[in-house]
Amino acid sequence: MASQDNVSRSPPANAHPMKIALVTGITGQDGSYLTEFLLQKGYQVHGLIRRSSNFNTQRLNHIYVDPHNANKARMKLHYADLSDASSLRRWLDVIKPDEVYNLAAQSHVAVSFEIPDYTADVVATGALRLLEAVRSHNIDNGRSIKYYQAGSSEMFGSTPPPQSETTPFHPRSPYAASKCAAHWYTVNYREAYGLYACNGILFNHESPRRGENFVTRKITRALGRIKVGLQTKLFLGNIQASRDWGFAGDYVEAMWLMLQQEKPDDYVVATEESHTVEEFLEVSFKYVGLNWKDHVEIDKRYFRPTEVDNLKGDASKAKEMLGWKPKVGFEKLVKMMVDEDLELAKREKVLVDAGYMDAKQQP
Ligand code: NDP
Ligand code: GDR
Repeated sequence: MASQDNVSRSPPANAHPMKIALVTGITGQDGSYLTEFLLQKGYQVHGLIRRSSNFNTQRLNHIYVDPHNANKARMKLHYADLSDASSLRRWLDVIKPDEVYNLAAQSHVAVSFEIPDYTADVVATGALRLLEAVRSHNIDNGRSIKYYQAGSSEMFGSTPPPQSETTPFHPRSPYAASKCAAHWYTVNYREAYGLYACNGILFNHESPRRGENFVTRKITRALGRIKVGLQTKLFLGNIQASRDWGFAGDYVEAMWLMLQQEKPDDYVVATEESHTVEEFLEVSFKYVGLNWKDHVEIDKRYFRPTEVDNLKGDASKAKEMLGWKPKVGFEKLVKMMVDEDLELAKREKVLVDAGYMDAKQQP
């Protein structure tokens, strides 16, 4: 699916020149929602994808248009990696984007304890490589690309809520410490070189496209399968942790808004409501008429060496300066995810019953 096409800025027949965005992490949850959002705004969207032994574009397949149909294809994919500085600079020179959204990351907190060195290389140094590529591209070409950095509420770590832009960081994982480094690299490139660079400090945001090993999706995926009889148990770690969970589709709009302001700045994006994992279990299981206590077992392997107990954002700056507010609340988010995963489980059940799939296997 990735191409090496040259890039044309020509608009369809009528309008002014199309804006061009470059998105790293386009195959992830946020990358897919941001791409839909930008296409709908009339952008041409270029995504950097990394080489994998399996195709990793499932979240984008519904938007993809064959590049041989070039007039219609406004999303294009190219191979690159945040660990390869040369690939980043090359694609900036070819694509000449107006806006760069750096969403790529080894984004799993627990996994970052297992692969800390790799996590730092991609999350921290990867952001630095991209900032440096943008800075040097701007100078060499007399351009002024705007840059968005995907920051995280994990940076606040053990600092108690409510957390805002002025709350001190106290990271509790290699992932969170790496995001802090990326945050400060971004601030430094803004101050040192006058780059239009923004940090979005986003609290947890979920959707039916959430990776299946993050706790919300792990719950709704298992719940769907329990409901249709494909499994009975769900193993979880610390269910007392509390998170400010929003809907990913709402949060990508805030990313875009940050790059449309007169001056670059940093913003917290959150719902300002916090719920424990246990509350997520309560609401989701009750919605399909089940009791979570009949199915959930606590497994020590899912506990982290250091935990982030309580996150709850104060998004008043984003509300006031960007005019942003979330549209989807906690209960609606839970139900949206359960509905989708119940449908997915029903389709799996058909395959299992027909002998095309093992119940233990997931598509
Ligand atoms: P995902 O894990 O769903 O997506 C991560 C993306 O990064 C994928 O496209 C992945 O590619 C890509 N990627 C991973 N490693 C590399 C690499 N070495 N080079 C290039 N690309 C790479 O994350 P989300 O969409 O949920 O999050 C987007 C960003 O926002 C991340 O930076 C995350 O840390 C941050 N964030 C997320 C929050 C959330 O609640 N979702 C909250 C706050 C911050 P592949 O598909 O091949 O794995
Ligand atoms: P988080 O999300 O660490 O907040 O990072 P995750 O869904 O992984 O964990 C949330 C909380 O649930 C607890 N938990 C479990 N978590 C997982 N994954 N699996 C379990 O079985 C389980 N049981 C309990 C965790 O301990 C934690 O307290 C997400 C990622 O998207 C980051 O990239 C992003 O920066 C932050 O959100 C904001």
